[in-house]
Formats: sequence, C-alpha cells, structure tokens
Amino acid sequence: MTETDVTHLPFADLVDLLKTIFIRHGVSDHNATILAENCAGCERDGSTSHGVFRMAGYVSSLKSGWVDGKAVPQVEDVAPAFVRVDAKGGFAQPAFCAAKPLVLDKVKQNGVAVLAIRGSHHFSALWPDVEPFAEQGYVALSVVNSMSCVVPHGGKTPVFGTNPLAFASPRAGAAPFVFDQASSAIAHGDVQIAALAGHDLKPGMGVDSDGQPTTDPKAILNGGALLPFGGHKGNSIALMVEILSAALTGGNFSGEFDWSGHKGAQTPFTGQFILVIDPQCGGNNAFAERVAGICNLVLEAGQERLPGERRHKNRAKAEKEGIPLSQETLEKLKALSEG
Ligand code: NDP
Ligand code: PYC
Repeated sequence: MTETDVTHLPFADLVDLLKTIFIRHGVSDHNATILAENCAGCERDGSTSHGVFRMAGYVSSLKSGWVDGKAVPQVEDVAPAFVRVDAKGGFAQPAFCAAKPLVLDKVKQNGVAVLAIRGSHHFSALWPDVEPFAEQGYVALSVVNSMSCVVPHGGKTPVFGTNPLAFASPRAGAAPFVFDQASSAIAHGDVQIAALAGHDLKPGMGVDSDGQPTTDPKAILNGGALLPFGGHKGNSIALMVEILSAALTGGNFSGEFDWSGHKGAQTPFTGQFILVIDPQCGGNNAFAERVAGICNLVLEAGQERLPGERRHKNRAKAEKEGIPLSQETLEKLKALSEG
C-alpha cells in the first residue's frame, strides 16, 4: 500500500461497514454486530489472515446457503462446570457470546468451566475468544478444528484442519500473555494471501497434488495440502484439537462435513472447545506477577518479543490513526455491501 492509496478508518466505521455487508447477505442484526466487531478487531490488530480479507469468503458461504447467518444458538447448562452450545449451523462467535455469561458464572462458582460448541462455523482468529477472559483475570484456552487440508506427519491424505490453539493468561503490569497459532506450518489464510500476492512460501509448509514438497502456494491450494508444524509434535496437537473440538463437543471432524452441494462454501462446519480457569484457585495470590516474571525471563534470555506484542502495537496505532485500508480493499468491501 502506498501512502496516498490508504484510508485510515476508525474502528467503529469499519464495524459499521462490515455489519452492513453481513446484514446485506442475510445475517441477523445481532449476529452481524458480533461478526463485524470480531472481523474489524482482527484487521485492527494486524491479524490480516482473518481480517477484512475474509469478508469475500463469509459472503460466498452465506450466498451458498451453507451457513445460517440468522441462527439462534441453543445454550445447555449440562454440569456444574460444563456448558454446551448447539450453534444450529450458524457462526461460532454468536454461539460463544450466548454462552459466555453462564461460563463466567460457572468459573466464578467452581474455579473452572468448559464450553463445548458444536454445529458451528469458525472463520476467524481465536485470540478474540480468549483474550477478554484474561483481561477479566482468568486463564483461557481454546481450540477449533476447520476443513481437512493438512496431511498427518508421514501421511498422504489430508485429515486435519489447520486447527489453531490459543491461550491467554493475566500478566501483572501489562496486557495479558496471549498466543494464537495454527497447528499447521502456516494458516490456510496466509497461503491464500501468498497466492494472491504471487509470493512463494518457505520450504517445509506444504506438498503438491503428488505429495511432493512445494513452496508454491497455488500448488498447495489446487489439490495439494499443508503439513503440521514441527513434524510429529504439531501432528499430535492437530489430533488433540480434533478430539476436543469435534469428538468432545459433538461437532464434525475437519474431514467429515460435505459442502460439495454448496458451491462457494468456505466456512468450516465443525466445533470449538474453550476451557476457562480461575487462577485464584491455584492458591498463589501472586499468579499474575509470576506470569510477568517468567515472561520477563524469556525476554532477558534474548527472545526478541512475546506473542501478542505485535497485535497490541498495531491496536494502539490504529486507535490513534485509524485502521489502514487500501483503496482497492475499500472498493471490494463497498462492492460486497451492494451485491
Ligand atoms: P502466526 O504464526 O503468525 O503467529 C502465532 C503466534 O506466535 C501469535 O500469537 C504471534 O503473536 C506469535 N509470534 C509470531 N511471531 C513471533 C515472534 N517472532 N516472537 C514471538 N511470538 C511470535 O499465526 P498462525 O499463522 O499460526 O495463525 C494465524 C491466525 O490464524 C491465528 O489467529 C489463528 O487462530 C487463525 N486460524 C484460524 C483457523 C480457524 O479455523 N478459525 C485455522 C487456522 C488458523 P502476534 O500475533 O503478536 O504476532
Ligand atoms: O487460516 O487456516 C486458516 C483458516 C481455516 C479456517 C479459518 N481460517
């Protein structure tokens, strides 16, 4: 983006624009607000693989009839520390928001709470789901499975989704410690972005349709597949994500849903798992100071930065200057809001 080509939009204006697009394509006002804030938050923080770049995919899925933008999630209180939600074929974020007050009640009462979401489409980053819990003093972990595009370590056919895991913890004197990462060597969104930009990937991220290593993002997207990060270790995390997000919740495994009858469908129809813990129950009143301590040790030992720092820098800049969007991006968003 050149300086002259860029418009800086206030967060609220971007939310309004994205909300208009969601509503134009059949999302209820309530769900559209949740999704627009989530997507604008990703763009603001520089989580570009799940920011406004994703709007065309949201719209394409909605147009195909694959996802129900008006779905009303059904929240079930199933055990003292367990909440279950049927997202009813809608997006995961409205299901998550519907269950959150009960999850917070349970974690206050019991020290721990599990949220199991099924029948849901998650098309975003995971940090927006966990970071707010840490801002309220809780430790939170979430995983979600997606669409099969990752071959198991040493395997030949895709089984796993790009299956991210996000973790958030309060940290004294600073923003919470948060990481959010795919269990594939690279997120599918970043492969799409590289393909659009005509950039090669680093070696070790994917294979072509013959199972041969490739750095060409188009070869990965057209019949190829991604690899788990870190060989057999990332593989086990991807498998754990399938177990927690699908087997445990009653949602689909990443390779289990059939979207072939919905041309243009892009949003994975799976499940999501969230665990929230009250660190006060650990008996250490200085929990947040201990977290700050270990984070400082890591930095003193030479790690350049902690996860989340880049996002928070982007957020602070965007709050002052607005969210930078190229003219081309704004035109694409405007077109989505009109048709
Ligand atoms: P990245 O590899 O870009 O980043 C992973 C984590 O590592 C982030 O917390 C990041 O913090 C941190 N990090 C990156 N570089 C450094 C560094 N040099 N030093 C310290 N920390 C660092 O993420 P992925 O590409 O794996 O995933 C991108 C997004 O895609 C995630 O938000 C994920 O949830 C989403 N996703 C969603 C899926 C879905 O099904 N909904 C599927 C797969 C992925 P920071 O952000 O501050 O850079
Ligand atoms: O970037 O891997 C990804 C992804 C899959 C589903 C949503 N995002």
